Amino acid sequence: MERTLIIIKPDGVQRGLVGEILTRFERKGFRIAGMKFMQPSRELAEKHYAVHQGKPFYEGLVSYIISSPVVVLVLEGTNAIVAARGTVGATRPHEAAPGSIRGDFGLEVGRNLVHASDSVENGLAEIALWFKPEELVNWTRNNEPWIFEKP
Ligand code: IDP
Ligand code: MG
Repeated sequence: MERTLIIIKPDGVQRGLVGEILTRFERKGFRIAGMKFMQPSRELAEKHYAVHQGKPFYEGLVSYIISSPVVVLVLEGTNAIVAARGTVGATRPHEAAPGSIRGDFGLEVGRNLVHASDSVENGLAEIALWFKPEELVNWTRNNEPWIFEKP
């Protein structure tokens, strides 16, 4: 089953939206394989956003992501990468569709509430960066046949 790495960023946590954001992923049908509340270090944030190094918003982005604790999740599901990015919405919240997390709760790109991996390959690398293998749980839910046609 495909996996994606989700981060509820500091603004999501500070604004008391952790439950609301988790609810949206749960309702969509994703299975939680990992979840933790943590204060990311600058080193971890720099590795996570290495692809953006050199861009004008890079310093602000790293400061933002380490400014407060975050909730980090590994979610599993059919087409999890694309599906989770749909639930999250477009990068710029003013362009994100109503009904998406960013579309419903954000206004600015520098405060866009959630990270979601953008490819299967990057998802695997991000999961390895944020989680130890033993922090991930292999399990099934008893409602799975009602979410996955082919479990
Ligand atoms: P994504 O989070 O939708 O995948 P990316 O382009 O990968 O978007 O950018 C990573 C993060 O960097 C964004 O979520 C946002 O927090 C921040 N970011 C992207 N572009 C800008 C910008 O132009 N100004 C400020 N922050 C930005
Ligand atoms: Mg991205």
